[in-house]
Amino acid sequence: VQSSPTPRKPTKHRFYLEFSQCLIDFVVQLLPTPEELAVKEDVRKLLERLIRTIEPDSRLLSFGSTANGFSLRNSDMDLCCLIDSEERLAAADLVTMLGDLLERETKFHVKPLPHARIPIVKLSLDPSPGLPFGIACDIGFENRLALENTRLLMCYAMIDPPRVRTMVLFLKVWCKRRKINSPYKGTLSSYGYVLLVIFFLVHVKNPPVLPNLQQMPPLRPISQEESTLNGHNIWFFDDINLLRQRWQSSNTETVAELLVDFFKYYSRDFLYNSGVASIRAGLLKKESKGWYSDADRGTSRERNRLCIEDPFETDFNVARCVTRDGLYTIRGELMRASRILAARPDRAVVALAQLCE
Ligand code: 3AT
Ligand code: MG
Repeated sequence: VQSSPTPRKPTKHRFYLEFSQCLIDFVVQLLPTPEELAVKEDVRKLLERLIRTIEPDSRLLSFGSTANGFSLRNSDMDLCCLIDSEERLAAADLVTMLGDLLERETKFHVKPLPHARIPIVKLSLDPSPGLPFGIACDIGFENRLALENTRLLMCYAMIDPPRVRTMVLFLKVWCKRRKINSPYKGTLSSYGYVLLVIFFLVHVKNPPVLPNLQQMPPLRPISQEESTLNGHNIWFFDDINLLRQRWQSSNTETVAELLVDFFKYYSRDFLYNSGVASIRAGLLKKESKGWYSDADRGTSRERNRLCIEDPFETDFNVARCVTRDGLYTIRGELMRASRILAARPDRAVVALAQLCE
């Protein structure tokens, strides 16, 4: 009797090469089309024109994924309105007035939230033939720190796009498909996942894949005034062309190897109970920030199950929405992904499909 050959596990090397190519092919087809980007830019301009009828000295700028190189097809649009005059309306009043105006003048569904912690206007557009998924957009006001953290992430993306962008985009798809990307339901925002990837590439990988842009020596003396925004130090090395000439990572791992290690690190090694992931300063201790999660610390404990320091607003835990159950689910998913990849199925596409099931 002839037994059928059992499929052999591919060698690590072959698996990583194939899986890297699969990852790259997979994310490329999920990038926004030029048409989608053009429509979004038109929408931004239209909204800016309308806002200027209320605040003539205002500008409407993109931040978040539309502006940092990590956007996928149908990502939402994050817009920030900056007003360049001394006398301006209060954000809540602006939100109400803009809400009324957009309701009158456009086809958007409009939801003004003037009394939210950060007042915003939420807009959406129904799907149409040119825009099969419609548009979702939030307009906030004077959120200059968000513009800066967008620029920081964009710089990190530009240092090594084949590895950094592929990894981040894949993880964004993965966390959406696995339903662990809802801060409102106790899991983590996209922004939080992107920070976890950068932290991993700067501080966990040895040799590092990325330099620490916030700790590099500046090219010229920087005054305190230049580097401070709302009391936060927002300086980072942003001359990426120069950096590319002067800094070269000696880490040669493929994107597949990095991803496998990412899942391994966050499912097994990251110190969830005591650690804070800080891309500015490396792994910190919760105690050193006063971010306790012990049962006896009262109300703050649900906020600090998972701790990710914002790169500029360093007293702010980006993962404060993650609940105990949310973290349990996230860690379960990281372990699942790690298991799938450790099994190295014969065909890399199978692994990828399984991961994002
Ligand atoms: P999507 O493509 O929309 O999924 P994104 O990169 O646009 O991902 P988010 O929509 O989560 O990311 O966030 C957009 C920006 O809003 C990123 C950051 O500038 C700001 N932001 C989001 N969440 C937080 C947070 N928890 N703390 C501080 N800033 C945040
Ligand atoms: Mg967004």
